[in-house]
Amino acid sequence: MHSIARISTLAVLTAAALLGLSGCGKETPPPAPAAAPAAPSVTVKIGIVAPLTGPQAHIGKDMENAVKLAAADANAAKIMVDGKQLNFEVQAEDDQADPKQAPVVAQKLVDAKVNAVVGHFNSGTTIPASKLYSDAGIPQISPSATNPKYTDQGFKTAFRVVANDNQQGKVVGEYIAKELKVKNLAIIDDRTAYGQGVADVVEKAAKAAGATIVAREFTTDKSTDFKAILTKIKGKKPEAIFFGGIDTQGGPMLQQMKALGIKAQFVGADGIQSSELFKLGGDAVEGTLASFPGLPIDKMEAGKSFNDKYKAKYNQDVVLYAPQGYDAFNVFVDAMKRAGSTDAAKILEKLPSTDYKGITGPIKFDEKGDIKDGPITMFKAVGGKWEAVATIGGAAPAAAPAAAPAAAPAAAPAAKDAAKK
Ligand code: ABU
Repeated sequence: MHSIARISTLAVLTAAALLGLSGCGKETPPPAPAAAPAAPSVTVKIGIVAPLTGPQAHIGKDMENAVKLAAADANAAKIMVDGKQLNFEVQAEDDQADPKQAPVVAQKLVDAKVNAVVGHFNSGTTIPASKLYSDAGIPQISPSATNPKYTDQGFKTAFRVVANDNQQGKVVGEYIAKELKVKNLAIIDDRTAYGQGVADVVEKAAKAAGATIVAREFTTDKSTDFKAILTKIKGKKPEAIFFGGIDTQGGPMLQQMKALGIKAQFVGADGIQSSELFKLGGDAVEGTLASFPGLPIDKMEAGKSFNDKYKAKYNQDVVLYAPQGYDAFNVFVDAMKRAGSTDAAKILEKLPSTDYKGITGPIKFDEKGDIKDGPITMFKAVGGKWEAVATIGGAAPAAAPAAAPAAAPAAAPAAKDAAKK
């Protein structure tokens, strides 16, 4: 009886358990699967340095905006490197376009242990800052600094994604002498590393192509009154005036030329080829010529869609170097992916073998860190806008694949890695 009672109790308990599991006959949903553990992440700090205050702030903010847009896009893409999701943080610093302030803010980025730096905007700030990044082993890509000295110093950390002023100045000098057939040229520069440097190259190229330099004057990147030098130049009757400097001087200079009745063709380089020049110079800008070391935005690989995206976010068109700032950031991301690491030293190992299709076009570097085959475009101001009139140089367009397979990322040839210096 005792064992029969035990068997009965067991049967009751088993039945009760079965009933319990089936909810007394009612269906209950299966338990929700446990949430997948979040991928481990790593914070990647990217510095961006440009003039964020002062007269050139419109150009610096344009670059800062682009880098922040690139970081937001990269974070949205949930990029994985070495099993970790990259979480990009941007540290923006203001060098005020001042060569003395540049090393101060560069040191801040070194102390913050940034993984890489986009910047600076000006050649005059990029060059002194590059020594600090080099000493700290931090990779630097300037979207805009065009003075050749930046990459002539032999720093393996220094790169740029635009052609330099040996190329830009030669194109402009030859354009003035050969295309415009100018015999008498006056030159003004702003005594910055960029302005004076590009003016020197323009002078040399224009002379070599047959022009005579009838006046060489200079101002500063803080000046607003150019009437004295323009009056001197007027007396020399030049057919054209080249200005090596930034739009903040170019705009008022054009207005003062008009007020003085100077009819000479005004020519500048990338420092004035901004959307802002039309605001700064008003209708005196009409007919101005300016070069830019890159393609017109509507001819860039993804220039139009970039400008649309930029405008949607910032409620304005690109001012000057935003596309190059966006690409500079993504060249670093590309190097991190190929390196399988976010370490500055590992990024540096991969930068020389960059073969990246940016929104501005193909980006590869030569042994100094300059872009290979960077084009130069000449623009004319027509009806309040820049119109491209000629593009010189640039990489040949890639041949279309015969069977049009899905685009595969170009493999980086191992032999090119760490080829820089
Ligand atoms: N490249 C024109 C403006 C920036 C600079 O090189 O100073």
